[in-house]
Amino acid sequence: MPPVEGQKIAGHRITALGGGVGASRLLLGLYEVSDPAALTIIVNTGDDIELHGLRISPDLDIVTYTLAGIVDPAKGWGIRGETFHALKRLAGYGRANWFNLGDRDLATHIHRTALLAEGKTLADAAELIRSALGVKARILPMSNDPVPTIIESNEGPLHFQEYLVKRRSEPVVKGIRFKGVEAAHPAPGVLEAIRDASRVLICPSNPLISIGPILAVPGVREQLRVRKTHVFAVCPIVGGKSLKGPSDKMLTQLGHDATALGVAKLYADFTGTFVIDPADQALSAAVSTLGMKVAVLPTVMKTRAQKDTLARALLNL
Ligand code: FO1
Repeated sequence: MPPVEGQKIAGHRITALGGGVGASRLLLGLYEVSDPAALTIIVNTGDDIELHGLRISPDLDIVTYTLAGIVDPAKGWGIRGETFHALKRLAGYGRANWFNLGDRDLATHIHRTALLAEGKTLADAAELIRSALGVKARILPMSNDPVPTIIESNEGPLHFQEYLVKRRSEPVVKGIRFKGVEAAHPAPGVLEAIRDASRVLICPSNPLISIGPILAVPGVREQLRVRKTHVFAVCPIVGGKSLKGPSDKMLTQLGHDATALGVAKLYADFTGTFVIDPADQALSAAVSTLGMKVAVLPTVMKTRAQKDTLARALLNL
């Protein structure tokens, strides 16, 4: 019997893979409707960047702040009610200010950087930050090794944040690489979390630069393939448009279809069930021919109720 509205869904061990803002909407729903202590989130760290001598991990912070209930709800990143006095002073010293680091957010980056300098790993830092902020789910970086996402563009190679934030996704994308990924190791617990989960969820994040880096860490894609029947992927493209960010533009520029079918092709080797929005129902048959089951569920999550409804539906599939 499906549980009644408001009741937690018990009995699942969920492992979710995701990036930042798009993933966080679904993660908040999962956190609400299931046991947060049975939820493990494997987060992209390809977006990580060093600025002003600080190690910044945007996707880890977005996920952590969202589940802690302190994220800026309008932007989906940073901290609610943030001020930017330190950044203005840094700009006064002639430092770059294109990446908007708020005063409270800076405390996280100072803390993380200090922990790393004291010999802790990125995973140790993520664990200490999430527990200090009262988040009950386990949040793992995909790797403790730096694997920066580099966008090969018509303007030359750009760090992903330079492409996205400084250049507002305007350069034409010619290729994507994850620098150093061949020698990177999954963070402790990543492969085990995929192996031991009753359900693995691929969040509706950018398949190329949010999910792509996680899949590129040696061993991750192979472990997902082993668990294929338990892997559910939520499509981040609805009606040919990204739910968030430049996924559609990037897919097109790299020669993929910017449709649910285009994303399904990228995930077919390790996904058992591909979740599409009712707007893309007409693509169901084509997705099935790739060897996946198709589930049609409303995937557009603007309100809290929509996030919880999708999370519940995914766990009840
Ligand atoms: N996104 C922006 O569009 N502009 C910013 O200035 C910016 C600053 C920023 C600071 C901390 C942080 O954790 C995230 C921040 N983001 C900003 C979001 C981030 O660039 C991306 O949304 C993610 O990396 C993609 O998941």
